[in-house]
Amino acid sequence: MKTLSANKLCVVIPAYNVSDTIEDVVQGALQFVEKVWVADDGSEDNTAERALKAGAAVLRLEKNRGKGTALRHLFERAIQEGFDAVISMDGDGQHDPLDIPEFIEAHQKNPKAIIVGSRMHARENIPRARYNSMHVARFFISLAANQFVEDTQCGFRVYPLQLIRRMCLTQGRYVTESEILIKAGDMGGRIHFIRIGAIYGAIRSHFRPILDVTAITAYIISYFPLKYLTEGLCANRPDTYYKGNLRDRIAAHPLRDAYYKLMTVLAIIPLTLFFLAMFTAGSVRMKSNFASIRRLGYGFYKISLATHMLPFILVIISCEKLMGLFGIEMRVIDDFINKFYPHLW
Ligand SMILES: Nc1nc2c(ncn2[C@@H]2O[C@H](COP(=O)(O)OP(=O)(O)O)[C@@H](O)[C@H]2O)c(=O)[nH]1
Ligand SMILES: [Mg+2]
Repeated sequence: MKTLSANKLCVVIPAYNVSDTIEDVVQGALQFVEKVWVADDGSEDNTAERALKAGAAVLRLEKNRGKGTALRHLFERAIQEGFDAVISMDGDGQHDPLDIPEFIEAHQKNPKAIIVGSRMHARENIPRARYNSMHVARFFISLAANQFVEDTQCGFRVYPLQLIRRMCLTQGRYVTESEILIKAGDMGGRIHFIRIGAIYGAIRSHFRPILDVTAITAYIISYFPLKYLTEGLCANRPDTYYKGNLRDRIAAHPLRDAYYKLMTVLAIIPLTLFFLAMFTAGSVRMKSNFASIRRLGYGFYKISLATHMLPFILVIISCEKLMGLFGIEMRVIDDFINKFYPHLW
């Protein structure tokens, strides 16, 4: 079983307070790979001890800094140990280790690509609010990554470490995984997906719906101005990311990063109009600018519309919640999102 991959692969698991499930996940993964690394940053239960008992190597981080930081430490360790790629999994039982061989197979076929597990086909198993936020995130992350990414929020993935080394990771918590997809795609990397089961049920999550969705949205929005400025000014340049670019330099200071995000979120509607004007004027003067958008063949209009609809999402969700207090169930948001955040690729 363990000779499935010619490349050197290990499994990495960010784990926080998952003592009930970590043993099964580690033992399951060890059926298919030689080495499993678990990063535990300050769990209050005995996650680390149980992971060790199950046969994992454990990276203990003193202070709780979130899933993204744990992942970044795991990447570093895997690079130090000479692995070519890592398979990341959640430690709470949401990912079935029996899917690992399929990830390894997909990785062998495309060793340079990121392979992401996708649960979007199993809509009925995903909480409705979570599915809707995944749908909207998918629209914008696919735009930034210059390709369709079916499920942008699943943590069951294969990361080629060569690709990871070519990017500077600046975000934490649940934003890191979106940051990786955007940067990988926007520097010309490929992102493939394989379908996996969506396991939700009674599993407890540390994901804070409002705060973490806001953090992910703010980063995605803040990525676009510099990308589109580059694309608008440089002909035939759809892939704009390189390590240490201006966006990375802004993110090097957390306060500056937060301020920049706030500014771009506030300016996103006028900025979209500015880029729309540039796109339209550019089509007269320079047909090869905004290469990633032109390739889509939809003009800038659907993107501009989708951006303008973002505030309405908040309004509709608030109305739905309010009506819910009076016992009236509304489901307007699902159709709204389907209409304005279409699959353009
Ligand atoms: N090391 C570490 N792992 C975390 C942290 N937060 C979440 N995780 C792990 O990341 C995985 C996914 O987190 P979870 O809260 O279940 O998010 P969800 O599945 O997206 O709702 C699980 O294995 C968690 O234990 C954290 O602060 N530190
Ligand atoms: Mg989970």
